[in-house]
Amino acid sequence: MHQAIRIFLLAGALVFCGQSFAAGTVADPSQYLTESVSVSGAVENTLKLRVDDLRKFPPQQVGEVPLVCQTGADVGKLGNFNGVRLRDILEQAVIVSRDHNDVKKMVIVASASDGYQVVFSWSEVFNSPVGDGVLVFFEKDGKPLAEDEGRIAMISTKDLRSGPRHVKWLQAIEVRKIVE
Ligand SMILES: Nc1nc2c(c(=O)[nH]1)N[C@H]1C(S)=C(S)[C@@H](COP(=O)(O)O)O[C@H]1N2
Ligand SMILES: [Mo]
Repeated sequence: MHQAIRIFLLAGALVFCGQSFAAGTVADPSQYLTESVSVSGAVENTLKLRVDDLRKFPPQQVGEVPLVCQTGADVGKLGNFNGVRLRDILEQAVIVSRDHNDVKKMVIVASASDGYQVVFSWSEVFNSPVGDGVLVFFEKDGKPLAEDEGRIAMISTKDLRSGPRHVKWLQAIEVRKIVE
């Protein structure tokens, strides 16, 4: 093959890959769909919540959240969705706390079906204004979440850069005490 053509094709492939990375595009997102989220770890009641179970918590409606990547890049927005507070879910699960100071050593790990994971601290969720905006959501424009993030997802609406803790395809919530 002519050297110039080879370089041209290589450059094209690199641009294509770069774009799919930047946009976080997944070839077949349907493989990641989640129909329920488990709540486990340091809790008295292990839960497995489907969308119908999530609807039983106090509803939180959100108009619009700009999505900003960790890099600062604008990655769109999340609009007109319904969810429930992570705090309300954890109150039903009841965090195991033997000592008055146990909860302050705990984190909540949120995991998605593609292996993506983020953490929250107990203090953030239960004792800061950020916690008011940490939502597990399941409905957008009155419809179930589409394959690109559904059927259950999560977002911390008050984060400065909201992309990282917009967890698509949420599968598990685990409470862990990380220091003794
Ligand atoms: N499950 C899952 N959720 C995720 C990610 C991921 O890789 N997997 N990437 C996060 C990051 S860093 C950003 S900026 C946004 C990107 O959203 P987009 O794929 O819609 O562009 O999703 C977030 N949620
Ligand atoms: Mo990101």
